[in-house]
Amino acid sequence: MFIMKRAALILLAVSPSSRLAAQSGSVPPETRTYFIAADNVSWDYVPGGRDEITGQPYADTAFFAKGKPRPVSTVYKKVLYREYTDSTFRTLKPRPAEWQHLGFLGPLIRGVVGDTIRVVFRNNAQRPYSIHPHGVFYQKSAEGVPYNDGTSGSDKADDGVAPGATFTYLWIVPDRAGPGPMDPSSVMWMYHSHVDEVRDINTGLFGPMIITARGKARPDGSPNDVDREIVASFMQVEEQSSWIENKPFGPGFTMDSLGALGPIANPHLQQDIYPWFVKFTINGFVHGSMPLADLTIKKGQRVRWYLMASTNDFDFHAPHWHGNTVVLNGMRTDVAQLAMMQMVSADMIPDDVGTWLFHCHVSFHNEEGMAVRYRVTP
Ligand SMILES: [Cu+2]
Repeated sequence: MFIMKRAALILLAVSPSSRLAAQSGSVPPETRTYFIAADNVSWDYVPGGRDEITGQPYADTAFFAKGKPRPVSTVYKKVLYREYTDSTFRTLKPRPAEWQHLGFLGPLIRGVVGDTIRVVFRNNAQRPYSIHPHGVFYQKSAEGVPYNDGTSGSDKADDGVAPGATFTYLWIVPDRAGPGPMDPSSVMWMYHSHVDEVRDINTGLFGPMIITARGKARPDGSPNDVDREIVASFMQVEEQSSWIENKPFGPGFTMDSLGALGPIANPHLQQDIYPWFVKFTINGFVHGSMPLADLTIKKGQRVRWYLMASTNDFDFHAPHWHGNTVVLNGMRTDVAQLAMMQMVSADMIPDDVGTWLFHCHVSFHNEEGMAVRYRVTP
């Protein structure tokens, strides 16, 4: 007995972090390392080929039904953040089933207040990209943005990582990166490439980071008072602003080709032109194309939804859950509001079993496909 007690004392003496953990009742602070590359990836906005909101084979919007050209493909070339198992960047880290719904978003980065986050970033693409995080603490050497900030030398290496190069970002997670007084036990921040913020994001470099309060985390960093977490990014992806020129209407067709089509009869001109190049997506899915299995939750589960929007003009959204309600900022609702790059958390305890719509309530976003389904099982 004496020996066991002594062993415990020695352990406490040599491990200040575990002593801190014992005092706070939380997991000890740690450095969480992620290996993330910017990869060339072909992304299909309609992977199943079906409009699962109407339950019909996928067809583009009314404009194309009037004898105009139709897209030849729903597959676009993108550059996406993808997670690898180690610094060789040879093996992709499999995405767990509960995170398949992230779609074209980057991998989930987790941290607990008190941690350090270390991201080893490899640029496998054709032009400089970076990782700029929101919320966490970074010095000028790990901000991931080039601008006239009075720095030089090694403080510039993070600004844009050259094709083929690797850079390690170090971010610490102080209290002010964790939940505030009105927040639940965890909050989401976004991260994205910021060499050219608009073009980089429309190219596809955008992802989620979840920070959990100290004392409220499981060893893996997840909040210990929820059963399931879901990230939904409402984005009007402007493919014409991507660094990669896609040709959704076949070779030779560009924005300028629109003029050659002659007058457009529909008075809702914007709505007609938008879907040529702009994708109204949730996590890269349109018209219900996110597999229902990826958004299946159970009645009575404690579900935390993290919502965010993108960077383009008028990237305003109104996510609406059918069938169930949430608590957001301490208030009850079933419609959230997102302005550009806004991030919110909402807690749901589903009580209504069924397959339900989850869509943007900006009406033309909804018409253009900003909708998925989620399922509540008994
Ligand atoms: Cu919207």
